[in-house]
Amino acid sequence: MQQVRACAAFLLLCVVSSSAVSKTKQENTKEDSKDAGQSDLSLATEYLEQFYSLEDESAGRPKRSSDSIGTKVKEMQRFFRLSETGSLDNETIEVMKTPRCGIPDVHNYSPSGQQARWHKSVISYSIGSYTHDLPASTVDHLIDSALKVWSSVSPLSFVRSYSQNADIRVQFGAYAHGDFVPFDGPGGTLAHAYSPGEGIGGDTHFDDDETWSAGFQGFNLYLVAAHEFGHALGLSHSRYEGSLMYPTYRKRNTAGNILSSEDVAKIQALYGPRRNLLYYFPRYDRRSLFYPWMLNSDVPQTRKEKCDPDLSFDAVTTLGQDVLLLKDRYLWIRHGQLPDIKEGLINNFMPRIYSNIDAAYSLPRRKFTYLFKGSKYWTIKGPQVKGSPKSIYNLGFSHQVKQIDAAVHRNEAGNTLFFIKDLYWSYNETARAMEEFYPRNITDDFPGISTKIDAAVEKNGFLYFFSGSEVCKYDYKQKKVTGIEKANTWLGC
Ligand code: TQI
Ligand code: CA
Ligand code: ZN
Repeated sequence: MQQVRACAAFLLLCVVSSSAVSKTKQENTKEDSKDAGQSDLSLATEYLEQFYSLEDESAGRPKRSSDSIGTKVKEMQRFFRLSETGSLDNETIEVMKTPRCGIPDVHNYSPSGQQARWHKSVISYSIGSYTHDLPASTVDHLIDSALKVWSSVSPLSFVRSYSQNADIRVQFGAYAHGDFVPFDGPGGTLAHAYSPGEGIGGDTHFDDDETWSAGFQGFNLYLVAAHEFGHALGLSHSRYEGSLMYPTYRKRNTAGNILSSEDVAKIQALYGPRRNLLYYFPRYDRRSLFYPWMLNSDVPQTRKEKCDPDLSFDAVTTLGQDVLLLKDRYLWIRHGQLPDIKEGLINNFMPRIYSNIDAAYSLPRRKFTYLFKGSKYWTIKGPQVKGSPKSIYNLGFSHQVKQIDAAVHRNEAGNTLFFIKDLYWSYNETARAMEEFYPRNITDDFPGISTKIDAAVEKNGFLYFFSGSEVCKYDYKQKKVTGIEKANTWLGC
């Protein structure tokens, strides 16, 4: 009875961590061999370490004072609405002995790093059984999408496995389904997930007595799975209503971003931000050796040689010390003057963006990069794509403009030039408005520059116009071309 109350009242339902299951057994044997006082203290210490981030002495900190235990005991007593005596009285020990959820009650930002997390970035998952509510391919897709929610904001990636020992084993089951925590029929518990760890750690089970859907009927599998995977990655519940990890189910729009900034901050506190995978990529031709799961993906096995003298670019932009060059589905990043150039598929760095970008520019002060394709543009900060694409007509372009050939931000002047066929427009980034009297003729204002501009970029005070395999270096003040080079020299060729 006590047991049920402890879990149900505060946590809706009990998620048992792998360590909590094995611990109950351990505790019993301890109880038999040692005197009660000693065993209560070690039980309490272990309990507070696990659930209240009581720091472990072994971490080389000053010896823990009885005072800090007292504080943690009080914190725990407050949570369970016991009288806040700060001492290990019978009532408190009773609650501690009650088998319970492996997720800490208060918060998990423990500086001693005792919160469970995966100590690797590639995590395998398997789907061991399905629900009859949805076609198997839909379940596959929803599970994959729910994992992508987390991999798009962290350095984690998820690889489907068909073996028995995947890290995250997804299953549907009803009532007793092979662990110590049976489901409860329709309603009540929807699903549970084990915190990261060996064996059952990470495993995620869905109650097949619920009605699962890909829409608004019953429970949306994508939403519930994304929430559960949060737990399987080590996240606890959130106190913010807008968070995916908030412990109540809300029918919400699943089309866009379902994470709150707090969800993102929490996963990044555990695993760090999404890295620029590029920097970690071996050369593309050896990729399949290192990343065998990429064999089935749509990585082209051959790519135009980067030192091809005919190489041209779709878009080029500088961001800080980096130069980003885009062509078809490829992205190259050159860091400063370093000869080492990183390369990869655009999509590896920028989720949801695949190929044939028309133009790009960056605002160094805000560290934003904008990518244009047709009449849409994306905002990118670091390796993250912000929100959904926006319409270029919001920037003030007339509806005759269907796509942009090139864009360049002029750092000192603070305006951005957009080149479209033989005209160019000037956008004031401070006023966030198109400047008056534009568009103007490119040939009038940029003598010597052809009107077939592929890409434009500003570097060291010069403008560079890419056109086919050639690049014109242009001095804006003198209004003249001061040099011509091959486009591939930008890749160090
Ligand atoms: N299942 C609970 C959940 O995952 C299991 C649980 C209860 C839990 N208390 C916990 C897990 C404390 C970790 C820590 O939250 S549930 C929702 C939501 C459930 C609930 O079946 O109640 C979702 C599963 F958030 F909508 F309420 C998924 Cl999305
Ligand atoms: Ca249920
Ligand atoms: Zn939850």
